[in-house]
Amino acid sequence: MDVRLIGVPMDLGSDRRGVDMGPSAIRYAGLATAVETADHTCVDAGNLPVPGPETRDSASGEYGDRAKFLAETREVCTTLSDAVQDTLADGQFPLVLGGDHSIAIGSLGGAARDRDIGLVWFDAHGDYNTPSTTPTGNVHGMSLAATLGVDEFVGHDWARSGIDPANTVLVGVRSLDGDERDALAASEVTVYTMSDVDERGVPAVADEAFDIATDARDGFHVSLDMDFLDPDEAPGVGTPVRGGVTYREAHAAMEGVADHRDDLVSLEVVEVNPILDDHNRTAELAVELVASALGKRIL
Ligand code: HAR
Ligand code: MN
Ligand code: MN
Ligand code: MN
Repeated sequence: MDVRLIGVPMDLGSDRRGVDMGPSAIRYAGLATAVETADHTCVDAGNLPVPGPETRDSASGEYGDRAKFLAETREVCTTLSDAVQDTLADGQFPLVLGGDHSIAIGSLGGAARDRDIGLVWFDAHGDYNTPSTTPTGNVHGMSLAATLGVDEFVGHDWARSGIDPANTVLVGVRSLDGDERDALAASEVTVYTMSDVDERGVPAVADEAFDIATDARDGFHVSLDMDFLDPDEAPGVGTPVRGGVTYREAHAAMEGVADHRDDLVSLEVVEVNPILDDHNRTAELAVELVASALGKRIL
């Protein structure tokens, strides 16, 4: 494949500054070389422009501080959506580097434009809050709900990807807010919690996830939030939650992605926060996991 890197130094969707440096840290950790080691070509399209929070009003959007920087998130995600669509139209593979998880709205806007795709979302969190249920107002905790177009996001056409919730799977979940939990339970999204991982193991759970997502006609997108991993492995994330997957389990999940890469439309890795990291360990791990997802094999 011809892989095109698209950096999105976005931190407007999360309270902690630092994820805006994620794309730089991931590149510094050797992403382009790792992609080539997995037998692909790699072109770096650089970073998309993202306004700094100091220059904008967090209550700019329709829901004020119940969805902070929503107007700016819309700007960035609209640009990203076009960049992903252009990449696919040019026959290249979009690899999107975050940035906080709000950027998934843009990645999916492009990947699902004129395509019926499924979605596998690896995350400690559900990211299924809405402006009325969010405890923080942070859009990175609402991006899955936004892309699926639920509740207050009905009518926000810039955010809705058209992805069918029946082809959408969350894997690794261990932190849900009360109303978010109820909304997810009532939805058609399939949720594999860490308890499911405990009982059945990553390979079985992940393979079921890929089967559900690849039921969509035109393939699937993978969204990898680095807090999917246990904070012992990935300390450089904004909202760590104990009890995540191990180093080997994360690789097994990404090797599962590679086993389905004929159907893989696009990939993103998000929430790397170099300020909280231990000598770029989390960014280096992100690079390794991308290489596994794109087919790098030990033997
Ligand atoms: N559920 C919390 C909220 O809505 C925390 C969510 C987000 N953290 C993330 N996204 N890193 O996965 O604010
Ligand atoms: Mn997330
Ligand atoms: Mn998360
Ligand atoms: Mn399968």
